[in-house]
Amino acid sequence: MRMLIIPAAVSLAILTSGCGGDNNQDMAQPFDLASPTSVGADMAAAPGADLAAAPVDMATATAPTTAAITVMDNFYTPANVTIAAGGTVTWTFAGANPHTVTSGAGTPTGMFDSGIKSTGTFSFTFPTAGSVGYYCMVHGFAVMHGTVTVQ
Ligand SMILES: [Cu+2]
Repeated sequence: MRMLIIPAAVSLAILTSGCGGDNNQDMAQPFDLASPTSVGADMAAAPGADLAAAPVDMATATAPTTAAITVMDNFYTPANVTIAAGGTVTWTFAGANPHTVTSGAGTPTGMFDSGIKSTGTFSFTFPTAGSVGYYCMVHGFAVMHGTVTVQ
């Protein structure tokens, strides 16, 4: 039994010293992991720059000067749009049945009225800021209506 233990201890000592040497060399390499300081700098700069820039773009964003609405059978899509003051909204009649685009919320305000149409387009330019409702006189406000928000 001792004859087996001693050689094993010797071989363990050799392996241990060998591993110790390898470990020392490996321990020197982790300095490469310390150099990723530059990577850390990049990661810190990129997100900060992107997040700072995006809100600026949002703040300077302005409403579009045009908007398009499709008049379908018994609904407008999109029903609600936002445009800049002086902008123009164009409704395109694409349903099989006739409809109107009339300012108001059940009672015509007289601001605009497309008349009864089933094809073609109707456009109106909104000169001042505000919220303008419109609806279909054929099917009624409860069935077909939308809002143009002018900024
Ligand atoms: Cu209608």
